Amino acid sequence: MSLLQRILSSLGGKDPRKELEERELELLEANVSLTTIERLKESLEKGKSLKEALKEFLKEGRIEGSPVILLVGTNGSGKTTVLAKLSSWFMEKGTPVTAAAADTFRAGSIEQLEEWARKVGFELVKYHYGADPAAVAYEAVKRRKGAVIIDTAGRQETRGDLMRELQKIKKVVNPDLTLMVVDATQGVAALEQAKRFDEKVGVDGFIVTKLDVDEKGGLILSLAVETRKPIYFVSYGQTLDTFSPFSAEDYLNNLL
Ligand SMILES: Nc1nc2c(ncn2[C@@H]2O[C@H](COP(=O)(O)OP(=O)(O)O)[C@@H](O)[C@H]2O)c(=O)[nH]1
Ligand SMILES: [Mg+2]
Repeated sequence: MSLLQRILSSLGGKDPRKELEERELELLEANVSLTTIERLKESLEKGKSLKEALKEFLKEGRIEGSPVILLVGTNGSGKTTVLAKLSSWFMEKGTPVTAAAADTFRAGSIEQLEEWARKVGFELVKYHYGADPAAVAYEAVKRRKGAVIIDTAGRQETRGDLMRELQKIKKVVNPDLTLMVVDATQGVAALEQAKRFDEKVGVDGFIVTKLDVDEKGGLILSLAVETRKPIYFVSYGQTLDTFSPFSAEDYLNNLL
């Protein structure tokens, strides 16, 4: 049970607005940001139930057809693992996937994708370490047979040069979707990172990972409220099957 679940399940329900206010510190601890708490209180003031108030913020991102998807995010957030899981998801629906090993920076990243490509069966376009990531991504789009998923090196949102590199990839391949992979255990730091990535590169939505090891539970809600962007998928483990399209209903049923 996450901290947020514990807090919400112990609310008496008589005056939820007041209760939220009284338990603000605990909510912050559960990765529910201050802005998020304020917005929830406003909704409750308008007479909405807590479930309705939560639900109006949670948007489900849905993928149609065979898009070109650019995965971005900080180091270790789970981008490469998500690429494998998302490929498997597409392929189960009969859509072939061409992946681009555009993380040409981190040692071992290309081998990690080669291993996933063998397991999952997607086509992998790779160059060599130090190659221009935009060139790898471009090649994958050129050779595509279905969907394209582009892995990128992790980067801090404060590194201007690395953010410009993402802008370049985006300009060269013009992806249908830029999805940021966010580690739920990073808490409020992830929220700030998400805002910066969106400002600098433009993000269409999120894939939230490591929910299996997240003890707090509130990051999805805070991301949804503060960015107003949809959550596309959730990841909750290291195997291919621990990955699903985000369901607001499931998230809420789990919480309340
Ligand atoms: N527990 C857990 N671990 C994950 C999840 N997603 C990724 N990981 C692990 O997090 C680490 C970093 O993942 P990776 O995909 O290499 O991150 P990247 O640097 O963003 O490409 C690896 O050890 C993954 O197995 C998840 O949903 N749950
Ligand atoms: Mg990676």
